[in-house]
Amino acid sequence: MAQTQVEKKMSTKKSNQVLHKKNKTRPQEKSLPLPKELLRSIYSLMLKTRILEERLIKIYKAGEAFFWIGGPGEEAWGVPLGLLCHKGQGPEYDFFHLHYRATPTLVAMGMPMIDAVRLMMNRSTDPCTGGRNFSGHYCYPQWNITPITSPIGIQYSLSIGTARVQKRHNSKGITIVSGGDAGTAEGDFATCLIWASRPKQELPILITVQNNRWGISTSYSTQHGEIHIADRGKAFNIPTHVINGNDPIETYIKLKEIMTYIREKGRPVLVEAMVSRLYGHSSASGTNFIPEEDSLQLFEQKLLKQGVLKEMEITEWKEKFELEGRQAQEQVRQEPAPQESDVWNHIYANNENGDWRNF
Ligand SMILES: Cc1ncc(C[n+]2csc(CCOP(=O)(O)OP(=O)(O)O)c2C)c(N)n1
Ligand SMILES: [Mg+2]
Repeated sequence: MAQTQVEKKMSTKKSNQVLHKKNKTRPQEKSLPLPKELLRSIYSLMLKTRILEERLIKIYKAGEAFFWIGGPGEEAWGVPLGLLCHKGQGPEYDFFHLHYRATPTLVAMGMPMIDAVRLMMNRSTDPCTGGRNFSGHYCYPQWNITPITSPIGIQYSLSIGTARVQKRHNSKGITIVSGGDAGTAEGDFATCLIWASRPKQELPILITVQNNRWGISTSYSTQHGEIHIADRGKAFNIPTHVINGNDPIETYIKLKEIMTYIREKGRPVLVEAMVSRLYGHSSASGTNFIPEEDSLQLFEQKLLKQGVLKEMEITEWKEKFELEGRQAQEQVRQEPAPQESDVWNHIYANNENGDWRNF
């Protein structure tokens, strides 16, 4: 299969060239399923995301923010997705309709830590919402990241719009929509399956569900008669996959294959990724660490064992990301909150719906 841009960049690294020249392979690297530099990059982005989210939780616990929700436990899923996308603006690039646990994808796409901190601390400098939405509710028009919304599930029906535009333009971009397991109970999920799979009008859309087996405090086992959520796609003739979203290697390899298929065939695929929820639902449920399977720990152990990472490097990276997060918090403290007068910005200005006082 063709190399992605990330892989191409990494395979030209000097260390690899030297190994190739001497026709030597370090014994522990023989069985690596992905290039060493790519594995290191995936790990460092997962680590950066976790440290960022833990910084956001500290900010909440210190009383410097009102609410936290985010993606610890979804790093192994979200980082490969961010690395594999075609990033840009307009239908030629991939469109994202994500949910509120998408920090790993945004970090992998290049979001600076300070952006997430500005949103978390509701500062007017927040590029996504001007400090007016919850943490994790990102929006980057320049990367086709449509606004993440709090009403769960609605992104599934909205995503049809960008996929239809891409189909009409016969463009190279695909649409990617994500949500949680409980959100698939909303009619929007069925809407998405129906519109994505109409005969001869199939859409280039990657429909994903991150199954953490919880909808706030309601357990998956009490709500689902089907074996896998992905099985619902079969009724619509949509190819389906259930993957271990706690394994970044499996996720990267499968997503790469699936995204290539969607790009080439212009047809939908439904993927269910099994993930963890490591700090509970949100700050509303306490935000303490819950000992579920931790993809970061498992990946770290694997890479250490295979000689891809050294303990010293991990310590250095941790210090670097901790410092970046702490400095971001210190800077954002000095930045202004949104003003009362800004409240009518970015709405249907001068429209009859623009100002409730005119109703
Ligand atoms: C339409 C709607 N109904 C209810 C809620 C309240 N609510 C917020 S998150 C959530 C659970 C979502 O669970 P899931 O879709 O599995 O995503 P997860 O939080 O587990 O990632 C609910 C019911 C909401 N935000 N929107
Ligand atoms: Mg859930």
